[in-house]
Amino acid sequence: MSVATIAREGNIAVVTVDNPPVNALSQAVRQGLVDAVAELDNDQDVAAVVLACAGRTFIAGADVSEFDKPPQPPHLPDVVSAIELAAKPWIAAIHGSALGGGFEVALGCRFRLATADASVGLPEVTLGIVPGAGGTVRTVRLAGIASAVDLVTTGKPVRGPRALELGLVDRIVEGDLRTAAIAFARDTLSHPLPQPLSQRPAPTVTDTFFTETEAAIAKRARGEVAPLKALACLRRATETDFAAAMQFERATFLELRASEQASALRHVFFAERAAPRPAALSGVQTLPLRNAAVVGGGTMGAGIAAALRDAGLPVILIERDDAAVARGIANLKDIFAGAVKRGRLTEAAAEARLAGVTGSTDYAALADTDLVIEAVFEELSVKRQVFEQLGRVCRPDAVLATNTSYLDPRAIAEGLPNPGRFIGLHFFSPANVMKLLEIVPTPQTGDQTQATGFALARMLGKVPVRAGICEGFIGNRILKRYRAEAEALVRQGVPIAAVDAAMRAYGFAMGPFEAQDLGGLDIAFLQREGARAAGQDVPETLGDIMVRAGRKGQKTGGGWYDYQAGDRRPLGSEEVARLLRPLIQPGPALDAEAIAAHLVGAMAREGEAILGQGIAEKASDIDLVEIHGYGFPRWRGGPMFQAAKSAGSLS
Ligand code: 3H9
Repeated sequence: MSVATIAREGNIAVVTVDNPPVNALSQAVRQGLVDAVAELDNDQDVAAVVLACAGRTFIAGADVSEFDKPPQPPHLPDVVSAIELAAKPWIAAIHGSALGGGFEVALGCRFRLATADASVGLPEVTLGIVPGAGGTVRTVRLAGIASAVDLVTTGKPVRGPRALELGLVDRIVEGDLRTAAIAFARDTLSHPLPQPLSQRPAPTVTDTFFTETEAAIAKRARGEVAPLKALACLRRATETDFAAAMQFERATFLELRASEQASALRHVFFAERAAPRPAALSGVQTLPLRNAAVVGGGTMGAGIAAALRDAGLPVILIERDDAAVARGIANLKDIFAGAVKRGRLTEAAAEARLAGVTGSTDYAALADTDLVIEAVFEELSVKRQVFEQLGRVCRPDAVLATNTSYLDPRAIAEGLPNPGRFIGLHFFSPANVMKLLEIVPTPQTGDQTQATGFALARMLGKVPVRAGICEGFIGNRILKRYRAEAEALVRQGVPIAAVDAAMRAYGFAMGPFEAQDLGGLDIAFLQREGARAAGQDVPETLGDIMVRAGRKGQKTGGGWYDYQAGDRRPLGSEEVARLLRPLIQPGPALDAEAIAAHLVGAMAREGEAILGQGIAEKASDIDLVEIHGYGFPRWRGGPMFQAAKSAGSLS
């Protein structure tokens, strides 16, 4: 079956691309489009052409799975050029997403129509590349430099109405898109046509604009190459003629396509798409998720409740007394107020979110709840009491989840009637922001319950990863190893600040010691103390020494570093140097790269052990955990990707 078919409605031709699932621009689609241009150019009865797509979306971009192979003709720039210079005007009819190469094809069309819920964008930088078929060169000509910089260097798509405001589309269509596009095409025939974008002048832009923008992008890119290269393409697009700018963009695209960063980002792209639908659960029916409840309104519980509300679920928040309910609701209010302040929510939307939360101290309110997530104090007896009550009041088919980080979910579920509906759902703080969700089934958890956990993740826009039961599951277990190795480096005489600087240079927002100062050293300390009290052999860590000296992090004015009141900048600490001096046995000097390689290598070795024990199913799941829960730079692909690359098992 052809991937690009032609239908005729009087003197208007409709070319329909049909290449499921997302109409990616495979070689066959590119060829189909070029052939359609040739056929319709030669058809005397056709006056204009509508380009539409079958299925859930317009063309979502180049076919990313082809990026590891040599480009095959016809090349996309030539396809876009053929459409743009066709004898008949082409009109793009956009529903779903017109992204990357898909938007570039639309830019080759003389007009772009879109439904209100459609989005358009150039997300190439998220794949470590730049647009490769005129996206930078034509967008500056269509919408000016500021919009082009936003679109191309962030990779964030914009929705229909905003795209109209920015001039990226010509009209938002209500009702049937195909019918409206055909009517629009007929109408254009009675007006002079706008010039093709390749023939329009590029805006004049000052040097200062580019220098300032470059500095801002370099700061947020933290080593990621593509956004700066994208800016360089935009600059070239304003400084040379169309053909030279196209050549520069294409050369940059091809160079980046073969880069390590692009290969890492493709790995993440496919890992993220595989994660929400594990093969083992394919075909398993999910349970209904019409409403939810959270037990515990602290930071974690309120964050989870906010995430559930953001997904549109009505939420009941259970606390032990009225004062705690009020505190929980106040926490939620703060979260939504913060979203209003950052421009993410309107006042009215924030009010509606809050109105959808019912606070209660009475578990009986949960009699008809589909999903309950427990987020109370990390203490086995407290959690067991919660589940004892839930077991009594909830429907037997309600999914009951614990958000424990360290406790054994099997112990929490002990004695629960119908334990097949019990599961661990490990959120990361702030739970309404962080994308990672570790899904932790017990041996008794049913498939339907697991599938419902994954469905919940999809509903909340989270990246779900199945984790087996061990201390810290996947993420916190690797974190523990990472911190221990960082301490080992300090014991060998590597300065604390050098470790942090190395990990920042690697692409983390913060190094391991700075991060502990921010979060507090005491939680992990109390855990170690708990384990010691229970008779486990837990050797003394440097962190223990800090906490015993009253240095719990920023909240106590000092941890691994000193802090001045009201200032979060870490300062080297005499006291820390004095406390640690007796423990330091100088080893070989390590530069920043060697430090980062050592620590990332340690993470990967822990990851290997985790895989070996079946705690994680795939190496790419571990990479997702690190990227979405622990700030591992996405463009490095994750520790397992790095290890495979070093071992030469990746090209
Ligand atoms: C580009 O265009 C470069 C050009 O400038 C230059 C060229 C010269 N390729 O996300 P979903 C698969 S760069 C191949 O779950 P949704 C995906 O793996 C590209 N496959 O759907 C999954 O497969 P499976 C710029 C792709 O409805 C299935 O489709 N474009 C591609 O939640 C469904 O995906 C982008 O970066 C692709 N481009 O969301 C857009 N895209 O079923 C990337 C998807 O086997 N795509 N697949 O697991 C998206 O953002 C989303 O897919 C979209 C739909 C929003 C379109």
